[in-house]
Amino acid sequence: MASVQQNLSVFDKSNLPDATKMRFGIVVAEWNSEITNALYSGAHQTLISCGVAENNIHKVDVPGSFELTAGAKFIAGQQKLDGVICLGCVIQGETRHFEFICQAVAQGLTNLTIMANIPFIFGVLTTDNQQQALERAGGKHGNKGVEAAITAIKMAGLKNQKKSEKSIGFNG
Ligand code: DLZ
Repeated sequence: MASVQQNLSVFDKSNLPDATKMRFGIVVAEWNSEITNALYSGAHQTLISCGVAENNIHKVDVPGSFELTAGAKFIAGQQKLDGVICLGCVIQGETRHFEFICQAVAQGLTNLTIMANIPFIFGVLTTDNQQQALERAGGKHGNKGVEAAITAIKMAGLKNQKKSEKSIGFNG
């Protein structure tokens, strides 16, 4: 059966929460920088086009995807943010590095989201080769940086909306 490929980079701004007062961090891994710079452009342009002010976007670079979690924690500690978008690209090599990095970042960002109570978005490409990564960084499968930015706005909106609702026991 043929698989259905979705390009999720196409979005409808009218369905998004108001982002004009939101503040975001963007953490970018330097490994595979051709790809991660394209992801960053997609994320940054998307935030701006959704009304986020330029001075409410705080970028930090980290050496590799493994460092995304620590970079995200640093920036969240330094700035008052509604969310942090983490962008990286891990390409399968001959060793098991790939598995360790992907697993560590996914788990690290999940833990941060739960602990800090703001969304830390997993904008990390995990591909078999560079071609697959290029196709997802502004190629035929869209730009996953765009999708990460949209996810951040949606999750930040969800958090803000829930602030006004009665808590069932969790604070934040
Ligand atoms: C070491 C390494 C390797 C082999 N591959 C990648 C990769 O494909 N993508 C990426 O973002 N980072 C890679 N790294 C670097 C690690 O993320 C990390 O920076 C180092 O292991 C140092 O902690």
